[in-house]
Amino acid sequence: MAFSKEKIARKHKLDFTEGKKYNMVATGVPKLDDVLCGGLKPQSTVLLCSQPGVENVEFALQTLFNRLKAGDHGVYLVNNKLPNSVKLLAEEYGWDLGDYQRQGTFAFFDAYSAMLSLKSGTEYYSSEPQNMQQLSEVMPEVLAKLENDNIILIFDALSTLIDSTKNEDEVLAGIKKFLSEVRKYNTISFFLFTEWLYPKSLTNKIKSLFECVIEIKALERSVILQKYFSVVKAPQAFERKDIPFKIIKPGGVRVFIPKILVTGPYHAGKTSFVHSASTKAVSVNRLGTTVALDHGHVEYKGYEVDLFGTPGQERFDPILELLGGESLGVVVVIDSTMPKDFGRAKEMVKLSNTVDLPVVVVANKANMKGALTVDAIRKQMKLPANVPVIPVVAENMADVKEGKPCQLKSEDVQKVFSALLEVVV
Ligand SMILES: Nc1nc2c(ncn2[C@@H]2O[C@H](COP(=O)(O)OP(=O)(O)O)[C@@H](O)[C@H]2O)c(=O)[nH]1
Ligand SMILES: [Mg+2]
Repeated sequence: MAFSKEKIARKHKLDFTEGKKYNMVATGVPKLDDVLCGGLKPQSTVLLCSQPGVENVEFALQTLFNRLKAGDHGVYLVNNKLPNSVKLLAEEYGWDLGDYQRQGTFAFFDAYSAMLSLKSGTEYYSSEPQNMQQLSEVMPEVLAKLENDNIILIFDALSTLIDSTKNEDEVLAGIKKFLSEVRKYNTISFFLFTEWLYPKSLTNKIKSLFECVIEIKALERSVILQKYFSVVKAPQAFERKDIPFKIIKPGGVRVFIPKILVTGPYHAGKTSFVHSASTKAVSVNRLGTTVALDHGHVEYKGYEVDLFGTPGQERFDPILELLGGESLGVVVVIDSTMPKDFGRAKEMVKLSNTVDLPVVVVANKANMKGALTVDAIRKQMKLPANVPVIPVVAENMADVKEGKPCQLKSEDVQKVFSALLEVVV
């Protein structure tokens, strides 16, 4: 989304030409490349730092697979399970590493078998996997064979290495040496790091060794409610923001927006919008057929969004606040031909207690006789310039039936999503 980048750049006074200057390497993880001004800097080192119980390997695997697809090379060092279990995990996400292994552009580095005194089944392995000095000597031989403009190196896991060594200084010196050696080979290194109960001073020292630090966290009460990732350090200009995500199989990392409220006056087209936008949607009919609570799940360009519709009739106003709770953004659907209902639309946003949330206005029925233009709607509703108003029309007028939700034009619905994701994430 080029438009999005420019907007973020203006907002944060970032220089997005930096991306071109450094020839950034795109990770393909949704939104991550945007906040990083295009991607990772060549030859940089990345610490994927996660809170216990929150996954980090998928971020590295997804990048690895995307880079292999783009012609880069890769090596995956693993010290806490057999390489084959990593391969099977990747397969569950739809990332088949086998072809790249056969082509010789990807290899596993087994730093596990030796710890169990087993013979390694892979070509590359270490006899002393806890010894970073030794790894720093062996790994360059692998990288030399894989020689490429970009090699993605995954070190899984730094936490295991720390846990199996007694001396902190030795660990730090070891990481430093390893990074300086592998840097000579056009590598982008990902170190997976789960922040177990290490002394804060150690964690900070580790973070200082890496040019880029991505934190992966969860918001939890008694159960994990929402996970976030954020770049907290990078060599280039970057945007510091929490990006909600979830991990799905197959697919991998997806930006996940658990609740968008869809509200608006009765008969404006809310149900039509939720159903037209969603890959999966249900309408729960209550009290006969007059009221429907619409629920839809949307998959859009690496994003996953759950939509919750409200009824429009005034008799349901008392529950609007309840329905609006925990929303991250609002879609207000209005009927462009019904300016008398615009006030009602604004009232519903107020009643659902979502006034301060990012909002997009869907100007439905935009091609019908008497429909107001976007500018007229903006003026009548007194909407600030930063609130997007997107005209939307029915896909096929012949299918529009009174009292029945209809299919909306998919290009229009996609425009709504682009605008929504701009303002919400
Ligand atoms: N002509 C036209 N009719 C529409 C459009 N969107 C919705 N409708 C019709 O408007 C009526 C109300 O739509 P619905 O989605 O049920 O509205 P809700 O009450 O807000 O959920 C239905 O008869 C739809 O077929 C549109 O873009 N054009
Ligand atoms: Mg409805």
